[in-house]
Amino acid sequence: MKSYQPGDIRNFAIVGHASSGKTMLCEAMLLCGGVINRMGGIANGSTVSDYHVSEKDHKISIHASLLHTEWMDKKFNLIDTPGYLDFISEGLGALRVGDFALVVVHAQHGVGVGTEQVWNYATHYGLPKMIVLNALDKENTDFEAALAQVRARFGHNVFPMNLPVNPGPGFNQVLDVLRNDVVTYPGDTGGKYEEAPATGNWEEQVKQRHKELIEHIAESDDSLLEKFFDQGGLSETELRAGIHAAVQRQSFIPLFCTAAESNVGVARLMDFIAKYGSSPVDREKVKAVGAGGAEVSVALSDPDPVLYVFKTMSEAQFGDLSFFRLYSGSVHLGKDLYNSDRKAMERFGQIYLLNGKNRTSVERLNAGDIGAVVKLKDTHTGNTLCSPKRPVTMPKVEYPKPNIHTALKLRAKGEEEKIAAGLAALHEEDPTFIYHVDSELHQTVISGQGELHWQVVAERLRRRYKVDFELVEPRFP
Ligand SMILES: Nc1nc2c(ncn2[C@@H]2O[C@H](COP(=O)(O)OP(=O)(O)OP(=O)(O)O)[C@@H](O)[C@H]2O)c(=O)[nH]1
Ligand SMILES: [Mg+2]
Repeated sequence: MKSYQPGDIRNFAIVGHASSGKTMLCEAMLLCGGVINRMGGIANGSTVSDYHVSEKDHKISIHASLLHTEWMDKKFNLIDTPGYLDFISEGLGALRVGDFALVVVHAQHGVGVGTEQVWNYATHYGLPKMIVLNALDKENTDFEAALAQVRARFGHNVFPMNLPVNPGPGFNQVLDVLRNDVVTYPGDTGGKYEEAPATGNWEEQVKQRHKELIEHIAESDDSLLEKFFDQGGLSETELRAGIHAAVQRQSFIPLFCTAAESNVGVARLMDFIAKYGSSPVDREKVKAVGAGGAEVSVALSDPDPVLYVFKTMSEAQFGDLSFFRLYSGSVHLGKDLYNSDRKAMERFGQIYLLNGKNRTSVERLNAGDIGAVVKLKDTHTGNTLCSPKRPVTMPKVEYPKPNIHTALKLRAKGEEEKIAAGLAALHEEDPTFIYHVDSELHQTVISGQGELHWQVVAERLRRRYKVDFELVEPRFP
């Protein structure tokens, strides 16, 4: 893969309520980009993103996955996140390093608690948002009702960039509001599409929506509004130039209709992201804390490297992986960096671009990019690595407090130490659960985000550390 400049990178977190189709949307994007040549599925556990045993077993996402593809000469770094709130920390880490949030809403189920949560977190991080209304191939989907609900929750600046022509089973056509035409996907999951001018009733509808789009974009900027009134409208060039800025300001939140599983609507969504989506350049400077505790800013163009580790994970096949986003400078093999949280030096070994478990080794990464590095000695989720000449610390993610408890009951004596070591290692990867050993009552209590969360922690503990135990109600003194 060629080396990309910050303006040509699109880092985004794919977030949303559980089972809205985020992982399938990623799969469709990877297919469009030519990373895979056949779409995997959730039922048979064959997607690129949900590759962990626990994800295949539960048929849900549990870990954030790093994926990438090229599209229209841009590099897309996608972070697929779990929708279950038990695993919210994964989404938080992804939003922390993304340049925008792609919020997926299931057309039949509408906005859920999980959608609202990730929306609020994205707002907290100041991220622009785009919405995907997915699964429009489901029976009895009502586009207008779904749009009305999304607008009621997230505001009237949500604007549909396309409209479903034939929602329900067999859905494969959308009306493209930007181009005034009908886009037809052949329905073979290949993702390619054909365009034809809208005719009849559809022509009227699309023209009306295109007019509204122009008004919407004009209203988002005073100089555009002036032009709008002077000229009685905006030219196509003015309209297109205004879209990017309006998305950044969030005065305009584009919504796209898709059926991820049949790869309908995805290619045009990718076109939009490539042309108008946020890039690292849109957040040219970010805040950090300098050596003396003073606030400093880290700029994309600073020569000294600064990177934030948003996730660490131990993978059987290649050891400890640290996922990071580079905010300035570049990193290359053999580079020595300073971990300002642990106050220790680290040497960069192999650097990888990931597509789930598939990795490609690269020699260097430039500012704005996202990648993973293996086998750092003492680097954990939330740490900043930087030049020892200019130590800075980036703001960390604040995770929700774990407040649901369970106790471990060992089936055999003498495994306490193995369990403690395992829990310590898993906690480093997932700071949203904690544990403590209660020596008085001879029990180890795990506190997490919910039942599914402990279950997954327990499964990983059993699998990785070969220990045998059951989860029971904790006893209280
Ligand atoms: N009919 C239909 N089914 C879909 C579509 N997208 C996803 N699905 C199905 O919906 C279920 C959930 O899809 P996922 O892609 O796992 O959803 P998710 O949002 O990643 O789920 P979590 O990560 O677990 O929150 C799976 O059974 C998919 O096959 C779609 O566009 N149409
Ligand atoms: Mg998923």
